[in-house]
Amino acid sequence: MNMNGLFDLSGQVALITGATHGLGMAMATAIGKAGATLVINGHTPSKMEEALASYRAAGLTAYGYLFDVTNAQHVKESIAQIEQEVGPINILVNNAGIIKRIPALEMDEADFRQVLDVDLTAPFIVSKHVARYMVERRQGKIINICSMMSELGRDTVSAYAAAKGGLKMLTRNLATEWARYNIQVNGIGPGYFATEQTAPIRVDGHPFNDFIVRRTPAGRWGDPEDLGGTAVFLSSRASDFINGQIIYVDGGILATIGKPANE
Ligand code: GCO
Ligand code: CA
Repeated sequence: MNMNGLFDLSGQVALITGATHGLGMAMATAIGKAGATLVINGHTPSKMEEALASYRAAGLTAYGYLFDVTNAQHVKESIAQIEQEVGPINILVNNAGIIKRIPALEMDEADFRQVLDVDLTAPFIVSKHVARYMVERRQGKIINICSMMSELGRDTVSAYAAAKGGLKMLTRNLATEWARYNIQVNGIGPGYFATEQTAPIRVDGHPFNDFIVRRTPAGRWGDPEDLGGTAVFLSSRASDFINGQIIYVDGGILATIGKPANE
């Protein structure tokens, strides 16, 4: 697939946070297959080793950097190191995230703050430190991984929804501030995907599993590979005049109110 190089990422360096597993890994793989050199961020050494082995087994060029995305000093140093050791970062995917499923009445503020820290403040920190370099070069792609919860509420995920709703607006705001430097900041909003993160609510016979399948016009959970095309598109020059958009890859969830239980 070349299309005159419109989607070609050869020679580009892409940093993907939280890409040792799950959706981050699927998006990084697609970006790598489009030609980019991958810089994988994670925080668990053993997981990183496994992930790098599997990226390399897939024929991709991948480097691993362990750092805590919520720690500004650590982020700043790691970005400087990546720029020096791997090369100029052209693409940043803010994917690292956590969720806590606790009813709001029972959630204490420390849990709430931790989710905001990882899912909202960290994308700000990492974007800011990467963008400093992108601004100088007048080129960059930043992709924030949003959620259905950027638009919709659901029992037990108040902190996650607050953070992901905030991430949508952070995307629009950074797009506003940085478009003048030829940096495109956009978002991807995955629907319900079959990953480790959703494993507890995806078990067969769990009412949530049936609910999601019924609630999704496409009639299934997303496969992490379903995100690849959008990740490559927003990383490539095919999207050079797209600023501050969230593309929902959700099998139609946000398009519909759903249908009665007996239909
Ligand atoms: C949940 C899910 C969601 C998804 C996803 C939806 O508990 O409702 O885990 O939060 O992971 O973010 O887009
Ligand atoms: Ca994680």
